[in-house]
Amino acid sequence: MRTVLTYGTYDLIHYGHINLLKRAKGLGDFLIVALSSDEFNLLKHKEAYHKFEERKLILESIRYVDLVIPEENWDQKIEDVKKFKVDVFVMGDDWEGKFDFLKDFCEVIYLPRTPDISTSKIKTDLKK
Ligand code: C2G
Repeated sequence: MRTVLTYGTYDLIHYGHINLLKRAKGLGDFLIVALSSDEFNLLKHKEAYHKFEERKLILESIRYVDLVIPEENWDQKIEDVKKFKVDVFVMGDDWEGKFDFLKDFCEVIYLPRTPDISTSKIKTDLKK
């Protein structure tokens, strides 16, 4: 079984997120999403509209997602890769190169972001 792992806030889920999750699942058999906690979002200078439990409920309902775990800090990735015997670590290419240290433990793949959509764009557009 090939296990895939990815991280994110996944607030106000949109088709860019779904495209990422769909492609990530296509790289293996079991997709784990490490979902940023509300506290970690503060460290990322992000304020999610939905709280962690709500974002987790939504993610768990997506057919491509097999397990949701909490992301609580920047430093848990190696431990997560080992703990869940991850074969492939995947992120959108806005993170290109940032997690190459994981190449010692698993495959690292950066997938092209979906253009013209983001949670912040949604928030901005709704204010118009
Ligand atoms: N994404 C994408 N296309 C978009 C928007 C997002 O492919 N139009 C991808 C991002 O590249 C990321 C995932 O969807 O891989 C989740 O995006 P965010 O929730 O914005 O995640 P982020 O805040 O970048 O968290 O430790 C890593 C961080 O937790 C990543």
